[in-house]
Amino acid sequence: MAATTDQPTAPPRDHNRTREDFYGDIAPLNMTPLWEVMSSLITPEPVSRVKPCLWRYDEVRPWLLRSGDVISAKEAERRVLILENPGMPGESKITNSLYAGLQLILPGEVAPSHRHAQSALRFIVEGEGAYTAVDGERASMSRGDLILTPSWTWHDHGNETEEPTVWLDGLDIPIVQAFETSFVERYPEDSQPVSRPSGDSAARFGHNMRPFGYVAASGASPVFSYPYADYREALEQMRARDEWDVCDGLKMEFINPIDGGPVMPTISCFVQLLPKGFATDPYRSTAASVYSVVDGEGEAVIGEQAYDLHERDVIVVPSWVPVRFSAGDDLVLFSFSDRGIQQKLGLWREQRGHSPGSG
Ligand code: GTQ
Repeated sequence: MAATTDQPTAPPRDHNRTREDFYGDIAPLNMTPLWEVMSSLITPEPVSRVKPCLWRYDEVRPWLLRSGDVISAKEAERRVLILENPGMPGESKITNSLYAGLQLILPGEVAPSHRHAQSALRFIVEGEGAYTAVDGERASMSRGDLILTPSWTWHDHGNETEEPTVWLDGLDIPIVQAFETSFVERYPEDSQPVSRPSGDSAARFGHNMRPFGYVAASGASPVFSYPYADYREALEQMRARDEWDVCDGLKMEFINPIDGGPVMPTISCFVQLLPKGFATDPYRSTAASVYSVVDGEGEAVIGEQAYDLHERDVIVVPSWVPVRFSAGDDLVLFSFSDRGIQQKLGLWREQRGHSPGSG
């Protein structure tokens, strides 16, 4: 074996040299001491840069419509105002793992077809009758509908109505960024051809059945449209039994019917109904959550800060910060988070009710 005489060696010990000198000595070797950073890496509780934040729809909407004067959907590819967390300016994140934005599509416009590694949800806040096409099938968009465009599915959006359509986009952009796994492809035409009738995926997968011999091609739900009318009816039917959870009211998860799991591997979606006058106990979990007010009004208290909630507002709750809601009117809240992937990784935790010692 060759001698190691040509390898650089540490200089002889010099007791006058400080720790700082030592750190300088090892820096060129791309090494740094753990003990200087350990307590900020491994914290006793989640430490988040995410700040609670409310986007009031009546404040945001005029600027969103103004974006329609600034650029077309075609030129922009997607005409979206990003809802950027004030704790992380310039990072296009609403939480540390998720992206959100409000997308506008005007009468006659098409947001051209593409597919990407990022998974997306659309939660419709305004308009009726525009569409999102997903892998050859069009889903109609009305207020309160949830539409999925899972990873690597072709999707384009079109508005053949007379009114603007607006929806909340939720994507796992920061997760894909962290893994450095982004790919995108543009379809040769603006609109992909319609190859399946509307309702085709719901017929196959939306009736507690599946095509015989079906083998899932991905971890995402093959049902890509969850209409408001359907889930609101379910909530209204359930409320008759008065089964209010002290933290959640009446809360349901949108699921992938193939495995009962979250609708997409990286994004979990929920809806909850709080009856008029109901106030929840405080609740916190490690899954920072984005809420959209579907119906009604009320209040959210996040940490110490109270926010009035009105229809179509968006609010973000950071990881491990307690939130409680009260309903001034029957309150319906849609929300999404990375809960499912945290659970898969064994990281998810929650705390229901007041924390010990907090009174
Ligand atoms: O509609 O495909 O908000 O690709 C960001 C990226 C929406 C979309 C966004 C996108 C889309």
